[in-house]
Amino acid sequence: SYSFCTLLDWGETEKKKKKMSDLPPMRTDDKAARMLSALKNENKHEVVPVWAMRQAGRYLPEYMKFTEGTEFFYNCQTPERAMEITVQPVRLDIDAAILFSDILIVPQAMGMDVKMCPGKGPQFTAPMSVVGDISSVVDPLVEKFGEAAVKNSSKLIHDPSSQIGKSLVESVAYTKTALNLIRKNLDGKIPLIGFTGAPWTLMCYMTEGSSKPSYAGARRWFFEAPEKAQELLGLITNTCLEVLLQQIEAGAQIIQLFESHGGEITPECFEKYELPCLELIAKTIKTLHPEIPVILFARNCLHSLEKCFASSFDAVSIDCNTSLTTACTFAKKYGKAVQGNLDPCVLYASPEEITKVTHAMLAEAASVMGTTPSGVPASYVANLGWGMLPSHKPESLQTFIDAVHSYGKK
Ligand code: 1CP
Repeated sequence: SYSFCTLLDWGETEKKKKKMSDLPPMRTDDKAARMLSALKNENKHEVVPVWAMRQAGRYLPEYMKFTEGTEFFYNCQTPERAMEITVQPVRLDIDAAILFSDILIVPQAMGMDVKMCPGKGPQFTAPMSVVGDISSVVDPLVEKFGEAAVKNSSKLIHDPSSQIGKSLVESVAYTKTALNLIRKNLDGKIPLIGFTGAPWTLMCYMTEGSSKPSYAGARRWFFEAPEKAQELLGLITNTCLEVLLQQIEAGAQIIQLFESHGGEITPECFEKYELPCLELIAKTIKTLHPEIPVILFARNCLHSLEKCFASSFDAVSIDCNTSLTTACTFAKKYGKAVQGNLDPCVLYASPEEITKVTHAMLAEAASVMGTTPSGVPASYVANLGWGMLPSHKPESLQTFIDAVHSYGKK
């Protein structure tokens, strides 16, 4: 009694499986396995996994050379170039690669025009600068997809057949090609991370139009136009979710959400407006792809840290103003993993000092999380508390990575 529809779905699933199996399988050595082992609480790894936020970027001379005279988004949108930049830091012995792209491709998929201006950062041509007015984004979408589909897409449900997210992300399908190429280049030696921004952090840029010191212009939406804020966050959530599912289908093996402006929202607003968005994203990914770990970079989210750990994410990545012991205590309580949180400025110290501070951080993690059978901190991934800075030296990142890898070895 198979319906035609079931057979069609089955055919689609088989096609997808076949496409995935064209990608090189993960190797089985400790280096290839340690990130997933730590994030999934398996803790079979012998060496602490480590990578660095913004590990591909301006501190690398080869990035400067390769991107000279080119536009930032041109590099994101050209799969061969995105691949090349993504794998540049592999020479530093990192344990995961992260797709070279940006959180701002989600507003672009929603129809907004964003440019990256050297020295200034992102600049939106037409941000939603009137509080509560989302018509500049919504009207063109209604025109194209109809009122009902757009309304459905702002609800915190996942129903691709009645929502527009799946159609919107076709405009950023270049990331699929990039992810495929990167997986082939990495050849199963280390896993590949896909990402988007978290909805609130994206709302900050979409309403303010550029980097701002406090995002008060975005925050006031919750008090002046709460329903419109919710509608906008819903639309962003739907788009992020489809971007992430598209990335997973194309070969991303770990997902990270960047809540970079988590410090600019009150705990009350975070719980009421943002947490349900984050939860829908994490829960849907965990339901459709239980094997894919999902990490939340909860920058300056000490105000809501326990709620982050209690949510459906597998791991929370913390910044350097958040106590590692506090984060590890919550991680233990909820059976989650922790990532972080070396101050990027430690990388300006001498190699001896970088090693000393790194080893102290790992010892602190181990003291709360306990250790794997080989004696390294359990369910823990070493990282910086925020991204690499253009004035960092690659050798300093190398020292940090080597210090993480040498921890616990006699
Ligand atoms: O000229 C250049 O090369 C631009 C610098 C740059 C780079 C290298 C930008 C501009 N984005 C990126 C790449 C990038 N961005 C990655 C690639 C992979 C890697 O980490 O190696 C990732 C994951 C991001 C994510 C991103 N973009 C975030 C979240 C992480 C974070 O740093 O908090 C944010 C907030 C952005 C927005 C953004 N992109 C770029 C700038 C200058 C900004 C604004 C930052 C701000 O408002 O403070």
